[in-house]
Amino acid sequence: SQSPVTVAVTGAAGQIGYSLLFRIASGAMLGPSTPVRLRLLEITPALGAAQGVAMELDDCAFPLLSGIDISDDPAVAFDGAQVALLVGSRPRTKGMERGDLLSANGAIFTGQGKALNDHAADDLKVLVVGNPANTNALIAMNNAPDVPRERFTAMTRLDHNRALAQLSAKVAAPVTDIRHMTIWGNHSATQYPDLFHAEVGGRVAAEVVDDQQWLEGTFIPTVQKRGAAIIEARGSSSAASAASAAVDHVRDWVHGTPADDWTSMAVPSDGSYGVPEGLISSFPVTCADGAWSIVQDLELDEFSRARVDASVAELVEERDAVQGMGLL
Ligand code: NAX
Repeated sequence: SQSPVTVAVTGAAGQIGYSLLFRIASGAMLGPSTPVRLRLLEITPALGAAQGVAMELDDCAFPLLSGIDISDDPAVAFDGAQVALLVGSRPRTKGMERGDLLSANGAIFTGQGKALNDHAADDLKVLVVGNPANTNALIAMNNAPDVPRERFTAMTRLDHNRALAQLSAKVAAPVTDIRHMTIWGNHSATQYPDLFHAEVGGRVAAEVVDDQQWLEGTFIPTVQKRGAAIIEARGSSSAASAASAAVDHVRDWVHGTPADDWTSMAVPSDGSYGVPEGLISSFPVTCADGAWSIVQDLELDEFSRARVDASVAELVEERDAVQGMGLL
């Protein structure tokens, strides 16, 4: 049988962790024939809670789960990691300025980047979920000089899946009829969900919708602000849907995107579509043989161009802020 893949998960005692770990251990992420070894990272005060989650994982008797280790030391938790899901981060609390948020997370992601650099496996793949996800990934990547840059990604798959769901409801077609959805830019309210390249049953989604008012006034803001709407309705932020998106992201990265489709991942830019090189920005990507590549040569009309540019400008601002703090 296959040898286990080592999966490190940070923020393991948090809300997303509570959904994510069970999906990973069940085989939903790496497939039904790949055993997994979990390595959980938490801050010291949450180690007891992480232990409780590990007890529940044990109680599931998952056939694919070959072991669980828990630590509050990134050097231990990332030892031999082949997949690292960086979920834990410092949430924005009342009265906290954006600069405070960036610097609190800067401390976390510089340290975790260095620990990944020194202790993870050679075939490491990193997904950053903790917000601000793109910039946290940028910080980790820049603090892991020995890890190839393309191994660092951030999550916009939840936004992508939200866009699929909104479009599916609008056109009354199943999500399986939709191809080529794209989220461009930052995982934030400036992100641009693009219906001009998406297709429903092989036709351009924007044309199937045929309602610019809905596209601009409903679809785009609904996807951009869905996180806030979930908090409003549920009293806590998206957790199971975020975990599901993380599973989708890693599964497609490892096992490949379907031949007739692409997905959205925030990845280090190579300058494609005018996005400054090295920024972690969301693009349409295909995956094959464990590597992603940015879909090339899509035409962006003026409407799309302006929205991509606005979100990328926000990423540049965040990069400049953390660069100014000496975090890169
Ligand atoms: P929770 O606050 O429930 O859990 C976070 C956990 O991380 C806590 O248990 C905390 O102790 C732990 N933690 C904090 N600092 C840590 C460190 N240095 N090392 C290890 N663990 C650490 O948050 P949850 O709802 O699980 O969300 C986690 C993160 O995902 C947040 O930053 C959130 O903003 C972000 N999200 C990102 C999304 C995306 O699409 N990219 C969507 C969902 C979610 O909002």
